[in-house]
Amino acid sequence: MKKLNVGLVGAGFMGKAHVVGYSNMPKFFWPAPAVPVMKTICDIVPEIAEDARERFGFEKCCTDWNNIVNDPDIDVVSICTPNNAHAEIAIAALKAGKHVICEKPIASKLEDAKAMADAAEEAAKKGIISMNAYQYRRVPAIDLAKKLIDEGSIGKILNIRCTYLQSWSADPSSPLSWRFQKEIAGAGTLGDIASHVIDIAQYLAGDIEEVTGMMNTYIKERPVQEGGVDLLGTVKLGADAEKRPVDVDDETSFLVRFKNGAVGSIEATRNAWGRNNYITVELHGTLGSISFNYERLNELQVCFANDPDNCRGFKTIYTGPAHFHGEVTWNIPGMNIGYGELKAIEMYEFIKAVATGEQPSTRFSVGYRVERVCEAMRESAESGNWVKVED
Ligand code: SOE
Repeated sequence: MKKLNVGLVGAGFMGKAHVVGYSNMPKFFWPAPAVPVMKTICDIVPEIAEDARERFGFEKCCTDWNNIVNDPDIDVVSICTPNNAHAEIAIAALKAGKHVICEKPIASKLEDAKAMADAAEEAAKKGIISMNAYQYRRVPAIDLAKKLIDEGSIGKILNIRCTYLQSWSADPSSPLSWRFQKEIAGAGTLGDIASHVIDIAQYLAGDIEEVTGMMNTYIKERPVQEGGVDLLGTVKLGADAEKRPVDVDDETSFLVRFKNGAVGSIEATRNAWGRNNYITVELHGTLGSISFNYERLNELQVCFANDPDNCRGFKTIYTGPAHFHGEVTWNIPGMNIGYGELKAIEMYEFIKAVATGEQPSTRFSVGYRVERVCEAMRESAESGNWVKVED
């Protein structure tokens, strides 16, 4: 069986998610397109790097990503760092002939996203793969929605309404991690979570053409946390802690118009008490409707106009062996998958792309388009106008 040596940069929450994906992928997808080998893990904090090496089963660890990019033994690179580091690492890795999977948003600045997409297209000429980790479009229920749409089962799409609501930053004593600093993150909810539903909306309904909306920051300063490690609201700091300003959005709300004439809305916040990973997508077409909620990710609700009047309504389809990748995960309906299996599905798509040389559906140019939608949203929030997405 072919093996691929993995170099992973950034040993935090997303680093763990990538390791879970790589390690479990061949357990589900067998024979695997290739087997990932945990070669080198990098984190700028030496103790975190060493701890992650031991915990995740890597052969080596380092504190400088150049060691990974310049290592001829490394085949694929996972980028799980804060957003402002993506471009430099990804471009260097692609130039060194490594296949790259990079966390979202693709970058913290539009010009970096463009440079990454250009570098990826250049590298693609030599068979190098790029991928952005927009994993939620790979939820089997979302893939089923895509199939139903493509088959025409709900007719012409009229409206798509998406939300991504979380609660982890609703408490003002949650510290000022890098996710609240524009210089590092580029944006708040817009890049961090709205980008996921922008990706899903474009996957299902096609390119967004123009947007109008607003962005709000509710908690204007937060307690400073030593080291700035992102703890996603699991730590609270006392009232006496030094505070510094938040310069990114807590909430984004937009109306969108698609190139194909459909309209819709996109809302995201990390300040919604009671909503945890509440990604919802509701589509209305001329022949039916589709509704999805990630907090019940094994379900898709569908309603068909052609059902008899006295039986028409939403019905729930439970995804399982009859659906995407269901035959290789748990093949009894109702056993269900979760975030860990989703990451394994994502790594299957990445490793399959590397093994076959065929770019995945979320290559860097797709992440760059999401970023251009975000840029139009930023401009609209400032001007109050409808803003066209750059083509
Ligand atoms: C924090 O909002 C976060 O970790 C995001 O950065 C991820 O993209 C999302 O999938 C889960 O929440």
